[in-house]
Amino acid sequence: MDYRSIDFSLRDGVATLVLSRPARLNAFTAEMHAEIRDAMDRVEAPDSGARVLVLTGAGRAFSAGQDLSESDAGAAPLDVGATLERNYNPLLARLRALPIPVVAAVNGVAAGAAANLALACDIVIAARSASFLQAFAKIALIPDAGGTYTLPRLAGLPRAMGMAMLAEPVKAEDAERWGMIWKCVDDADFPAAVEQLAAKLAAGPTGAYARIRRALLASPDNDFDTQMALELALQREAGAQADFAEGVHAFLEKRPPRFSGR
Ligand code: LHQ
Repeated sequence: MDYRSIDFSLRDGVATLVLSRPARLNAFTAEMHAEIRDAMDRVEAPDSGARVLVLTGAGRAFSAGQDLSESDAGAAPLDVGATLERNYNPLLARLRALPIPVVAAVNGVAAGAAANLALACDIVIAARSASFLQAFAKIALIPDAGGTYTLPRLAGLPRAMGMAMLAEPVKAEDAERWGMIWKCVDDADFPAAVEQLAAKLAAGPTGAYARIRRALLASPDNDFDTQMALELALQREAGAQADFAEGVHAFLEKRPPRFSGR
């Protein structure tokens, strides 16, 4: 498939998906979603070699969320429910189940569904000039793309409520200070920081990363005993992987580990 709304590359274990409609601030269309599905198929292919997925945007924005000028018949209003059902909800579910880490490299404003897509990623790194905007209430909608799940868990209920109702941009450094994202870095350092982060994750223990994600995402909804049982089960699996043996050998031999991801 030829892409018109995204760019995709896969090199050295790093899959990079760039939302790329810069004239519309990379707003999501049905076409963009179809292309993302195709790229996700390539990432998920058993022999893809992908060990980290990086999502980012072309130009000055990460993405302005749903393209509000898009409609089925040109004039008919957007069918919000159908768009979520067909496009956003499956994408969020797919990213959450992906067996490799997902990084959101938020290069500029992330608004609406795109803000919540970014916040659903495992590691969110943002340029200092970036911002997160829960734009929904401005058009009389509610946060979607997982926002009502993610926001209170990341930021606490008072800030989630403020962001959702007031729809004011949250600067990257405030998002970092509030604990909503991993890190905010100066714009000049951002590309190198993203590259380094991606390279580190691509060379890491992929299977352990997938289990870390499962355990941490399950945690807020579990009681102590349930979480300890989950930890035990996942750690037992991790301990049976080749990468655990390699990690221990490397430590004892005082050398860096060479993780295969298995
Ligand atoms: C856009 C958009 C855009 C089209 C900028 N669409 N053109 C909703 C419905 C259905 C199902 C699923 O879920 C959703 C969830 C959602 O995502 S709802 C939220 C949708 N997004 C928004 O409401 C954000 C709208 N955009 C903005 O508020 C601003 O553009 C932000 C704050 C992102 C950036 O502001 P500026 O830096 O001042 O840029 P701009 O507003 O001048 O935008 C540049 C161009 O991009 C402009 O076009 P033009 O032809 O005038 O140069 C905008 O119209 C266009 N654009 N966002 N979502």
